[in-house]
Amino acid sequence: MASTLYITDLSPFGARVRLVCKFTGIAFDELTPPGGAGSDTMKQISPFGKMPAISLDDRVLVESLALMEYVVDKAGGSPLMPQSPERRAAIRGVMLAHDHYVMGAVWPFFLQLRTGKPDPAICRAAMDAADVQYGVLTRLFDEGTFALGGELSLADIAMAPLALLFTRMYPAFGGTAPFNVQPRLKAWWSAISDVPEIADVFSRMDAAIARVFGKT
Ligand SMILES: N[C@@H](CCC(=O)N[C@@H](CS)C(=O)NCC(=O)O)C(=O)O
Repeated sequence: MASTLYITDLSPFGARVRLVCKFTGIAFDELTPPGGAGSDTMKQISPFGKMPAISLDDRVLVESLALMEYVVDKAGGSPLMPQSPERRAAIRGVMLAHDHYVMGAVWPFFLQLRTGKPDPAICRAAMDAADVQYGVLTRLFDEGTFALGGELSLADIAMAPLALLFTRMYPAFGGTAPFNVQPRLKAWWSAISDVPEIADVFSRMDAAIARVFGKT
């Protein structure tokens, strides 16, 4: 079955899928969304036009959190998503809470970036709101370095690329990313940054951030 992953190096949501592929050894043909993410052409491939998306012969698969689990399933399982129902539910809970509450809070910042002339006050307010939600999210974390204890999981991989983007972008708007401030997030950031697969995907994202936004 043909399968194509629509992705760019800049996309933090795409980086989630790329990371799970790296850890599991699953590979897809990769393409940049034709006409760009959100274009009418991309909407012919995937209704909302967003990346990442995986196009199969008979359907398109969307939403990075679902795609991460799809890649794990294709690999026949992975320690990133252990078998215990409680741990699986805990991992999914952190991933979904991150996207609902942290991403929900920071969304106005992304919308401002899209305008090409971001309003610094709106950006700062979104960053402050996201910092609060990050603080709440860490209350779901276990003791230990990674989000859910000593083992890397899909929860860490879901959070990592967004954390990288924020760490690079916050200073451009006079902010300091919470990963440099809040102790639990600082410990988490240091642990995930040392994982070679994550460091490798981060360097691809960093090169893309520098290309698109210049030196942040
Ligand atoms: N909830 C989606 C978000 C994906 C998303 O927003 N992707 C961005 C690129 S990083 C995109 O395609 N933007 C184009 C648009 O919103 O039109 C996911 O997790 O896959």
